Amino acid sequence: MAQLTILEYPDPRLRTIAQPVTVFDPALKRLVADLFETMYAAPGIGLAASQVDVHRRLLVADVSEDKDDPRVLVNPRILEREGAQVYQEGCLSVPGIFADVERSNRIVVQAQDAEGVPFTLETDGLLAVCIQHEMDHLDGKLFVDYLSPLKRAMVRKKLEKQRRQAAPAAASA
Ligand code: GNR
Ligand code: NI
Repeated sequence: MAQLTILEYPDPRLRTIAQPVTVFDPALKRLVADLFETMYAAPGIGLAASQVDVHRRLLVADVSEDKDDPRVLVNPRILEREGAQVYQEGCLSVPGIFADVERSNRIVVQAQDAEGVPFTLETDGLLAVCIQHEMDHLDGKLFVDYLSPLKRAMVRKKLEKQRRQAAPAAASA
């Protein structure tokens, strides 16, 4: 197992459209294990392969309190959506930034597990938010894209400042 490096906004690689998973081999299982390790270590409630520069359509999530409800969705597709909810979102690729985003309240998702076996998941609340957030990553989309251009400019500025303060030596070298 290994912890993978998470790409950070505005890295252009986060804009890549992920391709379907077609091969369900041991390498895919290893990737799933590494995604979980990276997500739990961060810590986060979800992680899309896109965020670790693997542009394949899979995501992991665990929104449980006790971190004992791991979910893997390969090639996810939303079949139905209903209602709306607003949640204050964050993203491991946009560290330290939080903003309200409106998404569907209840979704029905079709996906495959790590073995390629199809399943359908009906969910709402935080898991529905998380799955929609992760599926956006697979399409090169970030939650800050839903903010106004002014707010997004503020986000970019705040991230630049955070980075300057995190690595002053590197910045002046
Ligand atoms: O850890 C995460 N928390 C979170 C909170 C509210 C809405 C979405 C998320 S997902 C995020 C992890 C992440 O960046 N996944 O792509
Ligand atoms: Ni994210």
